[in-house]
Amino acid sequence: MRIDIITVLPELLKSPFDASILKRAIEKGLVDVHFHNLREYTTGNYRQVDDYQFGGGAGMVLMVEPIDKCISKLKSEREYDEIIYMTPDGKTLNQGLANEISLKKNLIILCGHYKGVDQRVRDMFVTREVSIGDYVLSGGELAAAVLCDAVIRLLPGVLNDETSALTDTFQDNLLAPPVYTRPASYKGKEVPKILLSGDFPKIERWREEQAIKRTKERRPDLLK
Ligand code: 6GU
Repeated sequence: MRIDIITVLPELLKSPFDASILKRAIEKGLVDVHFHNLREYTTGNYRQVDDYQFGGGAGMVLMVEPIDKCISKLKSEREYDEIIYMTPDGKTLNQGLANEISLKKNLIILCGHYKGVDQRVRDMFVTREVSIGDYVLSGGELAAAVLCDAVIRLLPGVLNDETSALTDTFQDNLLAPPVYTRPASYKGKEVPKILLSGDFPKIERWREEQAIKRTKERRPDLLK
């Protein structure tokens, strides 16, 4: 997979890709991530990327021309499966959407900022609009990092047995069961006996029961 991220704040976005699982995925060549600073696609002395909105009102809007220049350059170099715009009025990200996006080959992710982008960008280029939840962030950068993390960890070869996605919360629409590690007893709090029993079919059944119990208690909406 190749991901090209278009942003006015590349420095806000880079650090999550420089640690842990994402870093390892990049080093292994399983994903190729490129950052494009929108300011480098401006013309004129002021390197202007945004402007006041027509009709008046507070807040700046990212202009269509620099975004057009950047996207057109990328599209002249390769085919893209999706051009994703990060915006709070997009479709809310969930595990199903992350799974779907993880099957794509080349992605462009456009980060909004201020009041967002000129509507014509959305009409002309964007194939999908994604939000990460019902709250407002200062820009799409942190949301783009969240989307990339959720997607990249699903790519074949990124996770090993220790970090397997198969037992994640939300796989099969269930929350994950409780987990424990050493010591078996801590300040009078004991690890459930069954986990120490070595009876793996029984442990598997217990985990399934716990997952269902937890989902019923915390997220009954997932069971519908
Ligand atoms: Cl994708 N962008 C912004 N600015 N705020 C958000 C968001 C995106 N998703 C949730 N809140």
